[in-house]
Amino acid sequence: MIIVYTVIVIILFVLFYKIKNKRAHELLKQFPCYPTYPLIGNAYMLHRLNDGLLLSLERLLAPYDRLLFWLGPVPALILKKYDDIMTVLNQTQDRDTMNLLEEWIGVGILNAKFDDWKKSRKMLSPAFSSEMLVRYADVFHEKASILVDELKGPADRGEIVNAWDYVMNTNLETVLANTLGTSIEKTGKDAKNYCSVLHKTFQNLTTRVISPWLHPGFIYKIYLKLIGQMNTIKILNDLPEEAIEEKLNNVRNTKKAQEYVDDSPNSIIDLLIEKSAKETSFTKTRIRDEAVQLILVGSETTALNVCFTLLALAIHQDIQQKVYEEIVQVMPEKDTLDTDDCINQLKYLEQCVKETSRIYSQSVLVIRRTHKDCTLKDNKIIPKNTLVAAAIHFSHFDPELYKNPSVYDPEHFNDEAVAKRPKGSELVFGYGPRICIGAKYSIISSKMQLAHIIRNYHLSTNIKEITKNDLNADLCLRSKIGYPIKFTSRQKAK
Ligand code: HEM
Ligand SMILES: *[C@@H]1O[C@H](CO)[C@@H](O)[C@H](O)[C@H]1NC(C)=O
Ligand SMILES: CC(=O)N[C@H]1CO[C@H](CO)[C@@H](O)[C@@H]1O
Repeated sequence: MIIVYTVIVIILFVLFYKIKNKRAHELLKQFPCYPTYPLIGNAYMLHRLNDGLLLSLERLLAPYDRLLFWLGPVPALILKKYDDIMTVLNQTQDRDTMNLLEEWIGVGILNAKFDDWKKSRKMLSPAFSSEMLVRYADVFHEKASILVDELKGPADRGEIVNAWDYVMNTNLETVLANTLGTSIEKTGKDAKNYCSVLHKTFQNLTTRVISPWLHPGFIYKIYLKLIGQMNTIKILNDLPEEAIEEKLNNVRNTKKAQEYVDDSPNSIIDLLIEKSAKETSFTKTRIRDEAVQLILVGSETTALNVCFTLLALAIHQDIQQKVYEEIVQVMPEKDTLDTDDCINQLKYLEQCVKETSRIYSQSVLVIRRTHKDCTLKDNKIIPKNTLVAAAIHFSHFDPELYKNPSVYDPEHFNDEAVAKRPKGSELVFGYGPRICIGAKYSIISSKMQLAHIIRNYHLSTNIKEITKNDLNADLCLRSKIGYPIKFTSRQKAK
């Protein structure tokens, strides 16, 4: 009897689901889709191939500008063409209503539902004002100088090292200083360990996004316990929590919290704590989650940009020479790079940074959920409530936008080339209301690190080129072979 009832319930459930989504599914039939099984869908195609997500996606997407996947019963539309992507990103604000990231990083600007996200964005915008950027730039400067000192060892020994081992640390320290006003050293924690926690977080998040059976929250919690990742999450949260606690204690000791006004906030949590006195829904946990999310997206992305740029310049000696000459002109003395100079000058270096982001996109897909119907330029409709994955990485190789798109060439970003493209079609930082809040921050930070390194060292490498097979993608694109660089002191070379 029980079996019969169960079967009837399942059938009714499936029928109900089909009827409820009939219109949406009809509309989605307009988009190409590989063969798919009921209930299972076809997203397993992304797992089956040994190549990793990037190459599988590239192969599956090759014949199509738009491609529909079924994550079990959930449809997800992948878009590759820049104009489709711009249309959708402009009109949809929900990054992901399923909140797949909540177990790891709580609720904050990256994953909050619409109204809540608006609050985050409003609270955090002042933290990325040009005035604050100038303050962060002092930190960029300081940490970049430390990085130059740390590279002296391998340079003296003439070793080839993996640049990541040095650069990631710098970017973690930079983002911690600017977000929390603290440093790993001060907290007595292990920097390598924290970097690896950030790394694990990215990997595990990706696995969940493409594994529909891990979407239900209770299953995922059990799974996390089984694979022993609860501790990783705790480490991720503890550091910002302690920093916030310490700050709040200081506030309590000095003034009543409601009257707290920080005259010269030096870190993002300073700003958030001050503002949360008025915005009571912004609890301590919320501030912690915002901080965790900034640390997560702010450290590895910029570190990857710097590492890939170093590698590209080590491979392309002619480009490196041009960058070097520009840097010498702007900072004739080895250690005096003015923040304003860094922000406003070094144009060619900035073109390199942007070109790196184009070819080695730190963000491969931008995922959203449509909150209303969305009409594309040929009048096809993406129905309300569809998951859309904007394949911004693949849009960067559109020959309509870039001449010789597979070649690393900073001239793709000279003034003339930029003026020829539709405004905003370089989708490195996304587009629309949820465009990356840290775009300027990241470019300045990258430039500062690169300017200091290249002013002091000549770069070379033992690899001839970075091929597609050398790349791997989770939420970010990475090099499987590391970033092998030989740093040679410029002084010695003279
Ligand atoms: C090379 C470096 C970076 C790249 C390529 C990058 C790229 C992106 C992309 C593609 C998005 C999604 C945009 C969209 O949905 O339309 C995004 C969002 C975001 N990024 Fe970045 N990012 C970088 C660095 C940073 C840094 C350094 C920070 C902070 C310190 C940051 C903070 C954020 C935040 C908070 C969001 C969510 C914004 C929102 O939902 O309103 N990013 N980023
Ligand atoms: C994005 O939206 C703005 C304002 O709603 C509009 O002016 C702009 O043309 C839109 N861009 C695209 C590419 O749809
Ligand atoms: C599902 C998944 O990606 N799990 C990974 C989480 O991170 C740990 C540490 O890197 C990996 O061992 C797991 O495979």
